[in-house]
Amino acid sequence: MITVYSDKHRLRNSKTELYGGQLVEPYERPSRAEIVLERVKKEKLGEIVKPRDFGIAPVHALHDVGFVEFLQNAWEEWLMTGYKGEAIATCWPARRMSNRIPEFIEGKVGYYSMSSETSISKGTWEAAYVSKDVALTGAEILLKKENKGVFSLCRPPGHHASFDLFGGYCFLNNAAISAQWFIDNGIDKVCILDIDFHHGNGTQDIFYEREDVLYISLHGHPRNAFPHFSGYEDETGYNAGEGTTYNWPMIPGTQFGRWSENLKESFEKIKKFDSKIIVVSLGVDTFENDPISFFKLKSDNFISIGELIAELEIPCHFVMEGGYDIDEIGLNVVNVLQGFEG
Ligand code: OKP
Ligand code: ZN
Repeated sequence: MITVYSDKHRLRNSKTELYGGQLVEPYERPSRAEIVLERVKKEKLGEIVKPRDFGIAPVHALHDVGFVEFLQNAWEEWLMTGYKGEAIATCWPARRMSNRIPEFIEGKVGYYSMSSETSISKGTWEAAYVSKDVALTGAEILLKKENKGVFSLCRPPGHHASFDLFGGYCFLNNAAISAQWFIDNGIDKVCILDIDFHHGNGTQDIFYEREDVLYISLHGHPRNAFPHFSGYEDETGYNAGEGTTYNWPMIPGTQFGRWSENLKESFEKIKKFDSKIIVVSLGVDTFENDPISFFKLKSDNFISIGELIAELEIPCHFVMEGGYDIDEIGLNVVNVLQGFEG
């Protein structure tokens, strides 16, 4: 399987994450991608190719122009305030407040974010820009070379990023951007299968009213898990998109038995939808040792996940999302891909 990778992901190297009331070293750190790449090489998964620049149009296809401009300029504007730390949101347009866009950067950071753990730092925009090119290059390879699977080693991840929101370590929604690219290049329907531990609120939101994109997610129940306000079972789509969103929230301690039952149930929806391509939002934070999640999947289970997805016999674009147990992230990710390849 071809892997798309760029070392420009290292430009996303924030020093601070607000976690449990402390500023800690971010869980979403450069070594994550390095270790996955090492494993891809060690296991000889296949060729490693660099992304090409697809420009800004595929971003504007799904994200708000003002939001994109904000991401581009946020770090410079934050520096100009004289603040000493990284840009962290502290105030939001909450219930019954005004939705006007503020001028001051501190207000804009709140306006354009869904959560405050994700600091904006120098190089964040540049890394997010290349991450979407990694996803788009992977999409292009899958379509043009008629491969059965391609792996886009995206970093930073994307599935929490919405039309005009960043947060949850995400800035641009790589999986969503690649799904839209497939549609703009002759694939009439696309399914996004999100197996990251966290609900992909951004992906769900972007396609919530669309009938051409099926969004399926298995994740920690929002009663207990980030992003806390999205991912309930009764979120099923709206208007034309009614019935093209399916959520399987699961309780703390969930093991592979229950998880895989739900995966197989989701396959019924995927088969019925009958799309020619699946975009897999591939997070391995469902792993038992993940430091910020609460499922109990074991490393071998990730091989089974790949094998099960392969049974669908639909070409898959694997897009890297989360996974924070640095020691085993390479093993777990490559297990899925090798399981898929058989
Ligand atoms: C990004 B991705 C846990 C706090 C969680 C944010 C997690 C973002 C996950 N107590 N904070 O979906 O892997
Ligand atoms: Zn996650």
